[in-house]
Amino acid sequence: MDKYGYRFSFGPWNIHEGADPFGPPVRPARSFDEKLASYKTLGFDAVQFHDDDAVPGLDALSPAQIRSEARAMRQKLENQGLVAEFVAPRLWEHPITVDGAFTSNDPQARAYAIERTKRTADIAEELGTDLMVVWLAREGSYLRESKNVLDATHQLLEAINAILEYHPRLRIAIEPKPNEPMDLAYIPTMGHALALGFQTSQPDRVGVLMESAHSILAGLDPSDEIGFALAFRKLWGVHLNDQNGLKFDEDRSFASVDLRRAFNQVRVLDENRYWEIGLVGLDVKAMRTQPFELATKHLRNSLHIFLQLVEVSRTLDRLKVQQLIAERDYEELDWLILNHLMGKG
Ligand code: GLO
Ligand code: MG
Repeated sequence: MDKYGYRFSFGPWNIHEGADPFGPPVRPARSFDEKLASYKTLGFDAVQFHDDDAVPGLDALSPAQIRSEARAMRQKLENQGLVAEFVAPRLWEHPITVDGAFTSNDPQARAYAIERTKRTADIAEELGTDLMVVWLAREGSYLRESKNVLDATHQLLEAINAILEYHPRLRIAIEPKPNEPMDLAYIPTMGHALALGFQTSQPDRVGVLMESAHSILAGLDPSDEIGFALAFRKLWGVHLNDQNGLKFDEDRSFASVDLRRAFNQVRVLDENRYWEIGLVGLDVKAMRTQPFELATKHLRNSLHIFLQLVEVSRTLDRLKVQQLIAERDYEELDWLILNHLMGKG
């Protein structure tokens, strides 16, 4: 924990080999244990998991075996002084989910997705976290006419209800994203995710996770997406990162593209005492050009910029801001913010 009370997390996929759709890995893989060993050194306290990060090959294991492997993983975490922040079902890689998981046109795929997510809930319980993050990767379409959006919406609701019923204490945070890997996703924004959650059988147990790049790809401002969820006490996680325009999901280091946009995310989080609500999660990738031994600097950069922006937010002259708002002198307010961001007053 830092001096402000924030705790930080990332997922092991944030240390990766640099493959992209046009080229192979450019860095050797680090083993899971090596990755785990770097958390504390980099200033992180918690690990975000996909179900198969915690229990590799879980589709071939029995529920009892899955639980026992998850318990072993928890021990590993404890040995490093780490905790699990959340577990997410990885529903987008199995051959059966090629056309979607909960919203596939194939009933067998839908059944698989729900069963797999129940195993994810088991893993979360064994790892000692009550939070599941659901990124609806393939719940959308490549071709609009190939699926029925009303059916898909009800299928998503039924799936979430089934998980809520299966596990009585689990909280589910939906992570919206407008596209990629699908052309168009069914739950593209915070508004969609919240609406879905409020419509479930147990709305108190469904919230959201906001990822900066996903909001930007939806043409929205991440700090407003954060604020909208906070207004309903539904922001249970964040994936801070950055994104340069409307292109593939870049997962750039936090604040590396637009410092002011990052400042506003930190400001809204900090003004609303987010450190008491959740962890500061990152979802960032090192650039493909980064050599192996230097490929964790994106994590260091993101964490430290976050902390520096907390300081920038707390030292903002709030009285002056209020005065300028009252005078409706927004040009002067703009000037004040820009200068403050540049370290000049
Ligand atoms: C991809 C998502 C992905 C999720 C992760 C946890 O665009 O951001 O990284 O956050 O799989 O569910
Ligand atoms: Mg994410």
